Amino acid sequence: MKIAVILLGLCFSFAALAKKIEVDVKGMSCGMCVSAITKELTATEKAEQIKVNLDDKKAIFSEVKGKTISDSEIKSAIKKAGYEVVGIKRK
Ligand SMILES: [Cu+2]
Repeated sequence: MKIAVILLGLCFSFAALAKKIEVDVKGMSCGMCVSAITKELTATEKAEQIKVNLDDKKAIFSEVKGKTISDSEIKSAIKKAGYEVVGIKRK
């Protein structure tokens, strides 16, 4: 039982390392939007390698090692910036 828990923990940490999160954002239209979203995602201290793409209206980032960002944390960060999340994909 203990071993299973440890193995499960290992799997999760590997998954966390490789995980890319892709967020579809509604309402962005210029460079200011991009920096506002980047700023709020950075402020969560759970997102890194943040790339906000204006053409695709997407924010793509990785989780900071050892941290997990929930869908609701992502939504509230984007909302704080003044935008709305229309989809979240974790790869
Ligand atoms: Cu803008």
